[in-house]
Amino acid sequence: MKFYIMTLFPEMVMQTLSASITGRAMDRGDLLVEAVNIRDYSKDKHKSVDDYPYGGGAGMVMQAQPVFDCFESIRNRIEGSYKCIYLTPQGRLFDQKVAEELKTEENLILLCGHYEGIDERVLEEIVDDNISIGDYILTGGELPAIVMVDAIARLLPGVLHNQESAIGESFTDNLLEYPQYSRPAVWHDREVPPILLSGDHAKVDEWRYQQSLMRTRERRPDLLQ
Ligand code: 9D3
Repeated sequence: MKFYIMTLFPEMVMQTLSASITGRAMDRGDLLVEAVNIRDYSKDKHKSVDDYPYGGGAGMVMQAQPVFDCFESIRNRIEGSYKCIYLTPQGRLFDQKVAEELKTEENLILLCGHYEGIDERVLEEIVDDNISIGDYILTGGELPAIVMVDAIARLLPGVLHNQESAIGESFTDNLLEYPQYSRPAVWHDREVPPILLSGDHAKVDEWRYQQSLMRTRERRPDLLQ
């Protein structure tokens, strides 16, 4: 899968994704990410990409022309199929199900807005789906795009190492994870739960499942319906 990120802040996107697991996957070629600067498609001598909103109101609106030309330059380079997604507070909510759905795409073009938004006419021409990452206000679509790439990338073949990918996501679906402990066995007078040191794997599994249930009831009762 290849991600194209249309943005006014390409360095922010590339620098963030170049760290950690996604960065290593990019180095190996298991994850392809290209951030494309919308400003490079401005035809203005001052390289401006925004203007005042028709009808008045606060702030500025990103103009249709640079966004469309940026999209066209990407589309012309794509061989197979693609989906263009606009990151917007007015989108459907991103969750694990949506990540699973999108991991099957050959190419994803993620459009990041800034200012008060983007001229609706170009959105009507190029956008296939609208996505929000949650009901809180950010300053732009870059962090949401990074979140989406990270969540989808770890579902792709080769991105995670076997150990990381095999675990979780089984019958404990829809439960929060149980607490983890490592050495030393006593820290600040706190002991590791003795069952975990017993070597009885059936008992350990049962204890972890009970911890997951308790934790979910306490912190995320909505997950239990
Ligand atoms: C006039 C009202 N606006 C500011 C309070 C609307 C507005 C415009 C642009 C609000 C946020 C943004 C920038 N946010 C995104 O582009 C965005 C976003 C988000 O803010 N929260 C969750 N998901 C997303 S996806 C894109």
